Amino acid sequence: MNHLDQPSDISRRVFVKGLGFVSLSLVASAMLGGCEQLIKDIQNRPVRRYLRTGSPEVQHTLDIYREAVVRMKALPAADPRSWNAQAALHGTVAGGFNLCQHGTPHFFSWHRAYLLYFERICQELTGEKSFGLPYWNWNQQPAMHPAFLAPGSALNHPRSSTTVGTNAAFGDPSMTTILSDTNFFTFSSQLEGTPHNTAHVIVGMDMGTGGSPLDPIFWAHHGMVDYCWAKWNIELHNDNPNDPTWINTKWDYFVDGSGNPVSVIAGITPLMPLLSYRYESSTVGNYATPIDMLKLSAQEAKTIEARIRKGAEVRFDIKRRIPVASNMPLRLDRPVSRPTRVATADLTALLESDARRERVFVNVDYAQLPMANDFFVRVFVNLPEANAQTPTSDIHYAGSYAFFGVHTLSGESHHHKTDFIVDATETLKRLHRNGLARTDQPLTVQLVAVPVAGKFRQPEMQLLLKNLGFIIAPVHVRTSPG
Ligand SMILES: [Cu+2]
Repeated sequence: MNHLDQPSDISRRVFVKGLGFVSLSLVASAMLGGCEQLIKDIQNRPVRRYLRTGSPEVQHTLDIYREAVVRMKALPAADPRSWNAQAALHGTVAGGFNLCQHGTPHFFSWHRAYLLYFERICQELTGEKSFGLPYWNWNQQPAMHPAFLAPGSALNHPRSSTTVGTNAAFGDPSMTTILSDTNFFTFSSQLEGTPHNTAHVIVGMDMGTGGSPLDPIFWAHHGMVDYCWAKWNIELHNDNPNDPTWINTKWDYFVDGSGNPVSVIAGITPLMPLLSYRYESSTVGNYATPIDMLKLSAQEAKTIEARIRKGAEVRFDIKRRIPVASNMPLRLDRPVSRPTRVATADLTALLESDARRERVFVNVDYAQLPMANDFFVRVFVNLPEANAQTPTSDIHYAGSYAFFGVHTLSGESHHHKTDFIVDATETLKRLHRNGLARTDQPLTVQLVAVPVAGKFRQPEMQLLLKNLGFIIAPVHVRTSPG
């Protein structure tokens, strides 16, 4: 099924018109006779299952996955489908990142393409054409599925932790806030910086590095990231950018199940969960399953496809930027507390903004990745005494983020995520309601680094904070209802 492999000279015009041939409207028309094989492929596309115990389907999927890993590891190193070659597309343990997209608007799209072709390789090598990568929903199941822990199994791998535990990044408040962000750019940035990066550093060892795909859990972790995007886009009716630059971004280095190079444009990736695989839905935060993706009628699928193909003019507009600190050296083990020196009008704008119309983010930007990343950072508002013991249930807690990858002396091969946003809208409202944030007093922001494993490997490590501030951003109103 190669209908997603577009010719490399594709233009936006071709994209808009050219995708017509994979239209799901074919699903309906084919029932009256049409492009039978393609339609069959779409209807029977692989199911990506929600990892849980007690399901024979999940167990079967895991058996195939394990076999695929064994076979990929047995391929010669020169084969682009080999386990190490696939991981090296992303990066290496010692050398950092290679081709993967982090901290860019292609975090979702690049990893979606990466997973799809990896899945195709698994299908081809095992002969199981209906195999779909299972996903680890850490919001519902903090511990990895036991299949990834079985001694001697190809799915096992050295790790610092096999559960995300009770870390707030994966909890319902965090995931609900992130999934309720209707703007593609801020949704992507938060999902990446918070649960995505935090799982990488908690699982640790290879998973904390550019070589993370060497750990078989990587693919199930990114399956969840991909499911969150699909859920946000398909189930929750939010839109991706229709900007030609985003759509026409192209990657030529993925290979299909036979090892032949394919060319993928970012603009096709939103259609992949409708055409190339489908998710078994599951709950994330307060979002249960508004649509059962496995039971879409042809008509429903057609409507969804039309909306997704249309996308929206998504921009990240900053209405107001309120700087708090800049160019400040930090010591990892010392919490930082900074007061804002802002005009009353700015404070009023922050505290009394209409949450339906705008969001307030704390924006933290560092000069570079840290030398070690065995920690995450909690953000508090108006709690100068906040420290690593302050619970995330505290009324002043806003959110957290983590660094994926470390600063390598060999230099950085490409852009890494060193800037983070945490949605502080609800925290500010709550504090204001409770008299804990007032327009006649300066607001303070705290950054508290918390080690993932009890203590820091390098407590004296210095970090250079480039900028810390608040951003007020208008809520993007979607242009395509339904
Ligand atoms: Cu990742």
